[in-house]
Amino acid sequence: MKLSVYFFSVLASLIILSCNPFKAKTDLSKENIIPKPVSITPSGGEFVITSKTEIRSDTEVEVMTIAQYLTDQLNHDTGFDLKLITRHDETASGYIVVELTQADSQLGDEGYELSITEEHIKLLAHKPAGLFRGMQTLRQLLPLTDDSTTGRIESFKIPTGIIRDYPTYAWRGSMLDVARHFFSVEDVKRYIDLISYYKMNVLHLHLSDDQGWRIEIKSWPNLTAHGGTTQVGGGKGGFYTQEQYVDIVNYAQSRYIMIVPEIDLPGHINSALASYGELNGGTIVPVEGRVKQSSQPGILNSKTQPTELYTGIEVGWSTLRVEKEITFKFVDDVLRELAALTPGPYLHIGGDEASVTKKEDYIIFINRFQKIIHKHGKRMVGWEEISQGNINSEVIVQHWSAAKYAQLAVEKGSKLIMSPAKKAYLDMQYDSATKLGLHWAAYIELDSAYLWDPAIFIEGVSKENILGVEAPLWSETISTMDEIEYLAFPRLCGIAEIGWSPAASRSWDDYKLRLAGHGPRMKAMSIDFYKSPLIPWTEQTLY
Ligand code: TNX
Repeated sequence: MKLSVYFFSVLASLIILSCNPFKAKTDLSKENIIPKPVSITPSGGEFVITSKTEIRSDTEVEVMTIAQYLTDQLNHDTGFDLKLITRHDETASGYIVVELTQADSQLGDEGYELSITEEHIKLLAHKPAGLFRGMQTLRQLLPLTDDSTTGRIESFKIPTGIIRDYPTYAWRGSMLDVARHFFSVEDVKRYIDLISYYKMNVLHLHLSDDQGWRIEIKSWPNLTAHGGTTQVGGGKGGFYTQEQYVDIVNYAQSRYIMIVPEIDLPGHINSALASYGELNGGTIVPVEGRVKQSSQPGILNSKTQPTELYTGIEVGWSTLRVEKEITFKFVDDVLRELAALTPGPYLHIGGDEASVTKKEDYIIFINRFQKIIHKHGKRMVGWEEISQGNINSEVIVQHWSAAKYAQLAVEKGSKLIMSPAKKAYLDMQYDSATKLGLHWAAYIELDSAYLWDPAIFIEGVSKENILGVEAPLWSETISTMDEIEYLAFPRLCGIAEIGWSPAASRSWDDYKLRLAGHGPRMKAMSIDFYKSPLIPWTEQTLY
């Protein structure tokens, strides 16, 4: 063969290999898994999923439920009609087995091992949550093409090897503000599905704010009957009945996600003051326009009339009154009902931006909230300002802005959730051209959202002081699921990786390529994500 022909044919085959979506995938370590697993040991072969592949699990209900979810997802993604079986047919050509193992306690509560050979895939974990997390990895290994769901593709190849994986932080969450704009049960469920795909395990729901009260409280029915009837911009608002709320909690549980409910106290409380005049006393009327931490106190209204419902986006102008004993009856009733609906150990009391609450009153509030929550058998979580109270080491403090409050919390023995607004706030705009969102903390492009390490973010705060990370999505400027997705994705994927993957193994250069490779998957899931110019998206993703 002439040298030039030889070069041409090598070049041609390289081009074909790199363009062909059906190329043999034989290196497990090259897969675009988000968050990046702790360890991947490739072995160079392929496991082939066909319409004959069996999915096996033992008969334990929780394991079967996860295996069934995997089966449903694979069927959706391949167009096959794979079956879950609990009786093992040794003649099957290939199988996927989902199993708990007693032997490997190193995997902890959420770790898993995925071992892929040419004959089978074994998903093992010590706890069901670990199986669920590992199942998400397996879903991400399934090659997707534009027609993969049609059932016309006969086989899907998965590279062989072993993945051993477990999380760095115990708390990996997102917050959804359903108060500024109300989101339906269906929207919340989709959000749960999406965050669980990236192995998050907490959904914090911001259930009340000046603009709306979103959770039915049977002992104070006007909170929702009146306080839930509007939202930012004056729409009709809405609320969850207790039944609907329990439905969300159960749905989250089926995705191994804990719901952490927040009632924002003692500020951000106008929707309650508008519903019950007896709670009101000296509320500050908001000034028009957005002034963060309102510098103008406005007009003092000392009458005990209900306030007007509020549909603007000013913050820090409303407060409960410490002098009114009814205030604490109200708080006790609300937290008692909420505790009864909450299987998880935490209740979030907000505590942020209480700019018109006197400092000495604020501290009295936090101390009393702590006692009330303890009485109802829960642990208190609050935004960073609560570290000014006499909080005990059981209390969890959520950092969002001021290093000094995080440091104070650590001095008091509390653990931190890291949600620095400059990095983790999903409502911040990507850049000055972004139409949705705000930018008071920063513009946050994907690199900025990814390039930080919670364990070295604040002086004097180290990994042992940190329970985990959470990406809040405030909803002043968004009111639809598409808008949620546009601000959350793909920044949320990066925050999920910060929470899950070891800091030493993370790199932006590697992440941006994995994210590019992951793009078609987000597209296939109909996620309306931001196509950042920093990511080398493929044509398949863009068009
Ligand atoms: C600050 S951060 C708030 C929220 C706003 C958000 C908008 C925090 C604890 N409070 O009330 O919605 O900024 O970005």
